[in-house]
Amino acid sequence: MIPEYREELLIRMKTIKGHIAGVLTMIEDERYCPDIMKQVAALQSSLERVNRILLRNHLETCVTEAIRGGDGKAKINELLESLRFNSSLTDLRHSGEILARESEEISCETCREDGLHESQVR
Ligand SMILES: [Cu+2]
Repeated sequence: MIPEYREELLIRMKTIKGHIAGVLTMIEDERYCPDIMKQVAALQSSLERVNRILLRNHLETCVTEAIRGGDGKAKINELLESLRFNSSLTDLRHSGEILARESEEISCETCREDGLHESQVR
């Protein structure tokens, strides 16, 4: 794994872990359903970003190596097979630039969270 991506994945997953704990508390406290739903949507968006980083890493390492070694087709088939279960990775209509580098993505000015915000939905 490319060290830069590993670091980013670890930071994002730790943030998500904290975010999940927050949603758990919201449910325990029986908070207003739409408020909880917003947080769940933000979490889904955060997890999709994690998967896009994994995809980028896989393309830049394993897939590139396989193609150079003449075994690209099998690796591509394997990847497409895993994408069957993940429509979020191939549906990039709301993700801005295709596979945009995470550093280029905009986070919310108000809460500094980079989850789903109505203002960012195009
Ligand atoms: Cu890989």
